[in-house]
Amino acid sequence: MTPEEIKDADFKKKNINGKFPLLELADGKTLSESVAIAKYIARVNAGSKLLGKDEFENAQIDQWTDFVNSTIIKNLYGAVGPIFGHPGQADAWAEAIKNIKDAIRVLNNHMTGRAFFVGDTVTIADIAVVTALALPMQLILDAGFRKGHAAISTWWEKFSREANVVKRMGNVVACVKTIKPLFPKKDEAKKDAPKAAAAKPAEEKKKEGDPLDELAPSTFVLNDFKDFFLNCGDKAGAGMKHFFEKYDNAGYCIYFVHYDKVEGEGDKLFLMQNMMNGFLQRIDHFRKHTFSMTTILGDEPNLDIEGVWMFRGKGIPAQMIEHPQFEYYDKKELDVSKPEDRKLITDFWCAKADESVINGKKVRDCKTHK
Ligand SMILES: N[C@@H](CCC(=O)N[C@@H](CS)C(=O)NCC(=O)O)C(=O)O
Repeated sequence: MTPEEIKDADFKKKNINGKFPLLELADGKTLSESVAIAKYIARVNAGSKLLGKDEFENAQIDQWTDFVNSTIIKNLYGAVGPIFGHPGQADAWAEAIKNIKDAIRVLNNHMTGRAFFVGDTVTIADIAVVTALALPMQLILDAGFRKGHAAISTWWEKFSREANVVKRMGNVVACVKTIKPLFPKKDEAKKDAPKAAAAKPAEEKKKEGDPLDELAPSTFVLNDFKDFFLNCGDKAGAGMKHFFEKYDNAGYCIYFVHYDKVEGEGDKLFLMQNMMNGFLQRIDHFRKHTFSMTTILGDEPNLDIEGVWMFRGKGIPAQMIEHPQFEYYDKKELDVSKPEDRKLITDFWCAKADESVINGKKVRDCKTHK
């Protein structure tokens, strides 16, 4: 329908909740609510098995359509809206995603050892679930999550490929990684709502600064180290010696990170370079309290992204936690008192593309974040 037709007064009278789908019969009667429409169509089609083989199966279908509506569909807008650029808040988005994932755990438990949601053939329950999961599968439920929820994921992959489903829903491809929305930074949000910001007490405003700026001074001055190290001709020798002598373990921390790739990733160097560069670009604003070397290692088709990051303070800072891709990295805190960790830090920070070998893997590309 066109926007004009939707606004038409006669149509508005028929469309009691103003939403779609709306079924209009030949005699002019109308019906809204997708599940009610689906059931009606099944009921008037003699011999349809879509409503189950008895009253109990029919009630089980209701159980699943109600469940999906009150969990997944209820949270769908909150979960996918911000991905499409609709206004939203990070906390509310995370809550919507959590609610959807909680519901999927229930579906997964139910589908373990089953081919259909109810009984031994396709019913409206399967149709309701496959369509409810179309957007979450494309945008949210990444390969890692699906791997951990194999029963529902396998069922969805198979059923969504059925010719009759593809005919109506299209060829829906599940995502490899969750598409994360970009929420405005606190400062930008303030710009958009100057009155609200002005009303905040001064003390609260102060809290919004970077807590790393407020830390007790350290004997290890990051900028001095960067100046010395980056200009040092003998990084692995004099450069690292200087670092280990000056490093202040109480004021900083160091992590080894390894990108947890999924099937199909790591096969082409240029794709891994795009991924590494994209990852670093998104943290470009955060240099003041960090230093790192990120590398691409190994051989096609089994390349890896690994690196060693140093941060001011103890623990991974909020700036990294908020990075939309950082959760896909395994992290291990390094201890400069251990020779093997000192070697790892040295290997990464002194890495040279097409020259260095780290843990038996050749370094193909590397980028310093300084
Ligand atoms: N519970 C209803 C939900 C209907 C609904 O929210 N439809 C959306 C499209 S998926 C709509 O028409 N939105 C337009 C609007 O709200 O103006 C159903 O299952 O049919």
